[in-house]
Amino acid sequence: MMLQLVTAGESHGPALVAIVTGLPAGLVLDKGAIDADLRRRQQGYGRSPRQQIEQDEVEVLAGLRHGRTLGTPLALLVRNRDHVNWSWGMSPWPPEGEPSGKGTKEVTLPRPGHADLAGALKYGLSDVRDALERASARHTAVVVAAGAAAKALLQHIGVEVEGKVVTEDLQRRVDEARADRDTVGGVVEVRARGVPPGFGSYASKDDRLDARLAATLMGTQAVKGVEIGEGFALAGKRGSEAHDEIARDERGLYRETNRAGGIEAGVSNGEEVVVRAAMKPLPTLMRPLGSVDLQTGEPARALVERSDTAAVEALAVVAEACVAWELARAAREKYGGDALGDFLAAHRNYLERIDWTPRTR
Ligand code: EPS
Repeated sequence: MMLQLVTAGESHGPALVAIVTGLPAGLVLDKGAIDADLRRRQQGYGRSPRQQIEQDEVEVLAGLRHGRTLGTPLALLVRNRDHVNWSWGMSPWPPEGEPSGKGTKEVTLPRPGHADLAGALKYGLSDVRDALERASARHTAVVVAAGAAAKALLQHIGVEVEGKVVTEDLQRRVDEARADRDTVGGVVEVRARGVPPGFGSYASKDDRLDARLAATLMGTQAVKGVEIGEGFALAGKRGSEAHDEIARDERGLYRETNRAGGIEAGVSNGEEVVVRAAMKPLPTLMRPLGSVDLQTGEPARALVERSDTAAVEALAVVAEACVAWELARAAREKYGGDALGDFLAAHRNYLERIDWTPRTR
């Protein structure tokens, strides 16, 4: 039973939607917990005034009855409150009446670093808005909602996932950048405790847990680098300093160190899973970079729109959701089960066979 996620939605369209398939029947979802993660994603230093307009809240359209999953596709929806200001400009159907509100003028000044130019060329668009709306990081709201469902499943097998910012002095960098009408990026880290050995597989590239974590994080807006464990630093070390020696005590096998970030050969090894993602500075600048007007072909300055100065703290929450999602997916592949109880029984049997209990460092 594969866990799958399909999303849709534009930044200023009516709503974002997610369809989640593959959750077992009988999993209790808590609206309060999902909404709490949605709120965490909206907070953080350096966000734009857009976050005062949005107050994200999940709605469930299918797959849940009285708070329990039915084992059928789960349909989640997060509305864009800002859509009222874009109801003509982002109308899914040909708009009626005179143009009004935002998004009524064609965007022809692509921003370096955003999807604008690549999207316009790829899809043959004259209005760059047709590219930037879906490419927007607004999309991550619904990823966080799906991640919250994944975390609810992982809780049952004792896996806890937590994301945080590791960039030091973020507030000062944001303040300085904002004063200069510029933007900044940063680094986030996600740690997952309690992941048993054996999630993911070396059988094929696509099965590797580290490959999946890298792909999901790299697939998140503005992420330009991912590392697992000591990642890039390992390249400068000798083998004798780079690997995690295997030891045994009365509680079983363990490692003294965790340079591998809990994954060897694409398979979890029972240590904490540690992943980092590097976020580039956001591309919408109040002092715009050079561009070309796609309508006239003349040099011009790129589009200036309301923007965040930084969204690193939001990325920490999104990355947490992405890692939780991939771990839940790996768990579903390993344990199967149509009902939550079947899934949990398979987990218990497996832990008994490998004689493994999680330990905190
Ligand atoms: C984004 C641009 C901004 C951000 C947005 C991502 O949107 P707007 O142009 O409406 O101010 O606020 O992020 C969100 C709306 C969100 O909820 O995270 C972009 O271009 O990626």
